[in-house]
Amino acid sequence: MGIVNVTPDSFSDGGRYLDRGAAIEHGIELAAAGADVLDVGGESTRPGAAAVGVEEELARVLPVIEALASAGHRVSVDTSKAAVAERALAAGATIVNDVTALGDPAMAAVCADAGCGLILMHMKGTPRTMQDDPTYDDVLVEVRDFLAERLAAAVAAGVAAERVWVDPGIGFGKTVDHNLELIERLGELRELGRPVVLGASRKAFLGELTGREVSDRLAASLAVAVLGVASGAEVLRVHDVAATRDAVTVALALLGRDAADPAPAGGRE
Ligand code: HH2
Repeated sequence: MGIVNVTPDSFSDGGRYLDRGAAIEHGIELAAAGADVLDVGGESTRPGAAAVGVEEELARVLPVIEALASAGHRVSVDTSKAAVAERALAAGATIVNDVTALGDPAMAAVCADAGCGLILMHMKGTPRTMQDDPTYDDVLVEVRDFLAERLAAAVAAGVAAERVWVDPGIGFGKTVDHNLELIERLGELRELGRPVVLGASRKAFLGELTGREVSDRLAASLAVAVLGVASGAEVLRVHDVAATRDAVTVALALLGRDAADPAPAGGRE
């Protein structure tokens, strides 16, 4: 998944693609570099980011989604608002990437009606509070149990289980050690029976480990991509698609595995 942030304040590329033309061009570049899915978002989830209203979020993402989907690209919408998801799906998105895992009570019905793919991500707390000293008894078990419960809730609301991907939410209410443990034990999330998404690209814990600024975390991100795939991730949400493709292609060859296509079956595609 290639990241297309149409925001003024995302942690690594805020403001770069707020202009819709620049965002569309960036999405097309990411697809040419090998992204299978373009993840278009209009609201930053970094700690302390300003909340965005439905109309503003729609104004940011809809033209970009329409352009990328009509050019034949598979598009996910990175939103936690059912009203935004509904319009994004009508505009051509086929996957909803919800970092609140159905926090909006209307979200499951929107996804069930559309028959779209759905990414359920774990977050402890809210973006405003999540990095205030998060604690867990066993981070992997807590994340897995949460995702199992959210998956069951989605299915109970009519979402087909085979359209759901799960994501441990690297950096969302986790210390450096929590993130490292989740990546190392990612394979245990496969017990949920759904493809596992890993989003670690350029994130703060990589800065804490290497001392590098956000613009200089490619090597660190590639280390996570390679070991994440070895641990069982099937989908990587990244900023640097071409480099990640190369690193993962070689890692998979060394592991003797083929790249899977975990796309949610059927639906609107
Ligand atoms: N991380 C971010 C946003 N959305 N979605 C999933 N499924 N998994 C993630 O790890 C994830 C996500 C945060 O990264 P980014 O979009 O680059 O920044 P921001 O939230 O500041 O826009």
